Amino acid sequence: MHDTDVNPGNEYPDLEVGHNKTWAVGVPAILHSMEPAIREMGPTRTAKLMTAINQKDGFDCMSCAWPDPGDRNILEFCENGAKAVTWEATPITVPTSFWAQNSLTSLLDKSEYWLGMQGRLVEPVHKPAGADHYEPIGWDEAFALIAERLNGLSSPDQAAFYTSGRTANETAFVYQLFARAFGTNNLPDCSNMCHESTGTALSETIGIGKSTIAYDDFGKADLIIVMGQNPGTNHPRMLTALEEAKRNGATIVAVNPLPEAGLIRYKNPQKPRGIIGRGTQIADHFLQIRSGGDMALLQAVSQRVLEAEDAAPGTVLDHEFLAKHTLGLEEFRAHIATLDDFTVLEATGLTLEEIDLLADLYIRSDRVIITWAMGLTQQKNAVATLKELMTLLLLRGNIGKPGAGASPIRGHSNVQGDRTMGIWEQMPSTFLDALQAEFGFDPPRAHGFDALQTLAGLQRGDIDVFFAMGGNFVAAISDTAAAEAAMRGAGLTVQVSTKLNRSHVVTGEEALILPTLGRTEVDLQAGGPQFLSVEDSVCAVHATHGKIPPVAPGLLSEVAIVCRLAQATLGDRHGIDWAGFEAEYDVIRDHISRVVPGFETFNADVRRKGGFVLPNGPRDERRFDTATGKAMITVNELEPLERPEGRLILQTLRSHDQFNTTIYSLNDRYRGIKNGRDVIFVNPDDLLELGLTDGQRVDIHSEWSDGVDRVLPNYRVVSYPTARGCAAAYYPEANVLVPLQSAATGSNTPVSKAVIVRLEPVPQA
Ligand SMILES: Nc1nc2c(c(=O)[nH]1)N[C@H]1C(S)=C(S)[C@@H](COP(=O)(O)OP(=O)(O)OC[C@H]3O[C@@H](n4cnc5c(=O)[nH]c(N)nc54)[C@H](O)[C@@H]3O)O[C@H]1N2
Ligand SMILES: Nc1nc2c(c(=O)[nH]1)N[C@H]1C(S)=C(S)[C@@H](COP(=O)(O)OP(=O)(O)OC[C@H]3O[C@@H](n4cnc5c(=O)[nH]c(N)nc54)[C@H](O)[C@@H]3O)O[C@H]1N2
Ligand SMILES: [Mo]
Repeated sequence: MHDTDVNPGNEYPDLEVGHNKTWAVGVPAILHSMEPAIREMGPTRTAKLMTAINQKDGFDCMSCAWPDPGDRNILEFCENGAKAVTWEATPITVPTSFWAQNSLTSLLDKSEYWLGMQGRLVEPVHKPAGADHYEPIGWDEAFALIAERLNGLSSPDQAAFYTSGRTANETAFVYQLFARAFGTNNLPDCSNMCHESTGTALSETIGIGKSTIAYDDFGKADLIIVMGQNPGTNHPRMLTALEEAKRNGATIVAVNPLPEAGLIRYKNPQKPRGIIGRGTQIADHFLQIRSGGDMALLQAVSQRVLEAEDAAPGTVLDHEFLAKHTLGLEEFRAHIATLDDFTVLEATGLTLEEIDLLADLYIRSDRVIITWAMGLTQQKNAVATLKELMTLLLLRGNIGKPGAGASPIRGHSNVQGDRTMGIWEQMPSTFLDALQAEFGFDPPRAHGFDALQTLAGLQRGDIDVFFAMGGNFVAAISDTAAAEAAMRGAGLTVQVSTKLNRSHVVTGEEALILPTLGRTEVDLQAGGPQFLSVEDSVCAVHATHGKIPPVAPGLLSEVAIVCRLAQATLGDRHGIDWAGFEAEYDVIRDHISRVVPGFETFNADVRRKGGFVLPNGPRDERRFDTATGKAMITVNELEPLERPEGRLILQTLRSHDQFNTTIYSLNDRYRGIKNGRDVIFVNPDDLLELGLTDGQRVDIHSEWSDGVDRVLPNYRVVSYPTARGCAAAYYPEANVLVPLQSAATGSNTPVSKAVIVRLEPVPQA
């Protein structure tokens, strides 16, 4: 890694653009994965870490929420997991002198990449009001300071408690308990920007906002449709499951504006054949859809399913399932009959043959899984799209049977568990009642703020204290300039973090950074070494044990930080035994077992090898806990995304070498990009039409009805085989372009995948 120190949006002097790759993983990947670790940590520490990732007595990889198979390889991790582990387990630490040497003003010019490279945070630091530097502060003093601010608020709702999805179950539980005991439901989390649309759509249609499949179902499916997801980069171990499914005869269809490497061809590094051979062709069919066109595609396929049923009554729909378990079929049938091919072709950019092919495959397959990620959830019509996805599955009873179901693939390794533990601004009354019964206080009942609402609250001056359990809120949320201005209006901002990022530099009047143990590290408390637990994308809960000694003495665990802050803030109020929680996490798990359904014998279950799987109504017994007790087939109005003349639809996505706002390197190997991130991928025919050429520099302007000119200056145009009319640039830099007001209907998730942009050539010097 070289030491380029660049601003987001500025030119990378060494940028190289090559060809995009059509295969993923294989030998280069496994070599790439070991190299940074060995260089930074030495071979012994590396071996200890790499053989503990995702093992039954090891720690859970923090790179994604992909589940672990029952039969694990010795090396059950991927290249990007190795990068995440190395990034956290680096022995490099931020020295005390750093804080005096670097003013906040000077740090504003540093990139995320540079900030992350400074190493692990090892001492609490405080920025007093008016100061331009952080300075070291003692833990007790830090907690007293936050407590005083919190207790001085005129209402608990003037505080917001953000969570990023790496937070483990036990931490999340005590954290939400503290927020609610303090008196607020303001619990925004990264899920609000991620799979919130999934939670909203699935809760309304099937009564649970989670996947309805088990890990083994992949191997039993006839057809797997992968929509709006780039597994080769973001869930690489999923390729192993897809490969196995193919071996068992499954057909795989990828629906994406980009021909992502992992979806095209895959070389499995764990198999000799993968190392020497050409690898497996993963996707049998690739439907290169236009951004935002999925709803039209799903409706069109459902329409064809109903037409096939009309042509051969009794042979296509799963009548028994529909009659017994669903409501709304007739209304849907009437509505979908009006859908016309012209609208569908316009919205999807696909051909009739492609749509018919998918419909035909769907009708001929008895067991169908649809997986999806951000390409579907971060859209204006995301909730409606996902309801249509559920309808398509329901029509042929593809739910609650082997090899079939809905499979949202989560992002952060415990984002799903955090929600299960109560991190949500609108937890249902059943949960709040259970909390009340267990702890004897009356939790607030009014809904709190989600991520975008928190930002609006900051803008209005209604939120004065912003506390973050991990993450990088100002960089992750949309509309960077507006977000940063809003954050500066807070009275106090607190970040519990492992490494430096933009959110430490853009602060409220007064600010604190509280460093914490990472997941790889041994967590020793009064009651002995502690472990934590996480829930993966298929609702399996298992333990995660830190393996290496903490990077520095004096670091507190996240649980300890919450418990000490709670004691400092609440004292004896409500009589909760915070000190007991910190000493022995089993005590926390005992409380969880009485509050959260499915965890009744938590302490025993979590100690079983491989953990346990949470109950799931649709998956286990075709039980749908919706308002009607049935799975809901819904009617959704199609409103295709309009692309004004001369404009492109920009999606903001991840490179191969980043984890969300954390940048591991400036390369994006599969897309042929080296040493830079200031690139915009555009279809060659669009370039021709716009009078632009590959290699040219452009300013990217986003267009929104508020008339604000949001610009990402001086980007290099890369001619790339994306769908016509659709462009792509990297997140988080491109968040500058996403208007704050642009949010998904029903879930309030920022529309990060469809920004209307105009490219203006930069005059040549
Ligand atoms: N290495 C690594 N792993 C990660 C992460 C990471 O940053 N790095 N992040 C984690 C997190 S929090 C998450 S949420 C996941 C994210 O995992 P992904 O959702 O795979 O991440 P993105 O890079 O946002 O990719 C979105 C994909 O959707 C496609 N897409 C965009 N618009 C559309 C559309 O309109 N229709 C369709 N069908 N497709 C579309 C894009 O071309 C791209 O392939 O990964 C998790 N795992
Ligand atoms: N434009 C655009 N915006 C997006 C997206 C997009 O696709 N496009 N994706 C959205 C999605 S899917 C998500 S999930 C969000 C992500 O939003 P966040 O979860 O807020 O962001 P991350 O980059 O994952 O957070 C990284 C920081 O977490 C801290 N950290 C790492 N490990 C630990 C730990 O163990 N404990 C603690 N306390 N801190 C730790 C480090 O300081 C690190 O800098 O961004 C969203 N924003
Ligand atoms: Mo995410």
